[in-house]
Amino acid sequence: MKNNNEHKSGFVSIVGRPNVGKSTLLNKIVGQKIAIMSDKAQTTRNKIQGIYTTPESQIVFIDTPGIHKPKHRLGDFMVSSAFSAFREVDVILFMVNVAEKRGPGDNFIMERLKTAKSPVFLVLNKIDKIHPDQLLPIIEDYRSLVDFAQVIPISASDGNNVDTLLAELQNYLPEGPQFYPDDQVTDHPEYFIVSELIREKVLELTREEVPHSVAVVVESMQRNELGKVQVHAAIIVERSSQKGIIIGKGGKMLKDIGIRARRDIEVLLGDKIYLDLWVKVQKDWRDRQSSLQDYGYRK
Ligand code: GDP
Ligand code: MG
Ligand code: K
Repeated sequence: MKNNNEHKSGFVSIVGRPNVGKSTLLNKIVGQKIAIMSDKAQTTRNKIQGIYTTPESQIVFIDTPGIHKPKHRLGDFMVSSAFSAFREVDVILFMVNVAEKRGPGDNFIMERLKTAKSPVFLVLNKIDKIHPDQLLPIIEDYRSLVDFAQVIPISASDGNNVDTLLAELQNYLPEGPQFYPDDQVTDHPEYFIVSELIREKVLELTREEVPHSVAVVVESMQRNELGKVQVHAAIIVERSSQKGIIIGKGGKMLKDIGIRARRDIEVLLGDKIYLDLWVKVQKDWRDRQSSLQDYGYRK
């Protein structure tokens, strides 16, 4: 038990050149494999990669725009969204592989880190691959280039010292609420954008018959065996009369919503999709939604 500390929460990004072990660390922390969409569906902006929740704190791991090279054109969509609030991270983890020499990739990232406003931890990964005596000179080398807030050697695959890293991260987090439910370990901005596109079609086609409070929740997005991204989404209304309007005669309205939404989503993701829509009546949805929206809750 902690004394009477306030709950802490914040955002952390992991940067480092390919193969240093970033995904391995995330999977270790989150405790399960995180399903990742195709590269095509990755955004240039803040993408949530994993969420670590304890009774005392919640750490949201996100991608840092500007450090990785931009990959996609979804960008504009995000500017006005809640994601802009995620831009400033509380801590940056700079991960290196101690079993390899510092290279141009490391140097490129370190140049950017010099101007970062957030504290930077040096995470020396793969310590299982070297003799302990080799560690100190490596640390000194990196430290001569950037002023790190913390230096933490780990083995992401063994899990060695990962608890120290998490404890140290917690020390750097501000007081704050739990942003996401306990059982949520990941999220993608794509979920939000896709839900907004579907909602737009609902409003377009039903005109004023269905109120703006209609919500769309993307329940899953997964690539199927045929290579299509399979999207399951629920359209949520508060009354069954509204459900009838959205489904339409013989299901025609829902079909039209689906056709239009699919067209836009395919353009947006640059990918073939299969869209499965259903309509759900949920009375208290609006209250729940407004309280969660403030924290960027998506799913
Ligand atoms: P990323 O590109 O930075 O996300 O790196 P990955 O997490 O994909 O890891 C690249 C490779 O390094 C994989 O084969 C991992 O199994 C391996 N790896 C990651 N962490 C460790 C570690 O602590 N020790 C060792 N020996 N291998 C590791
Ligand atoms: Mg990776
Ligand atoms: K990665």
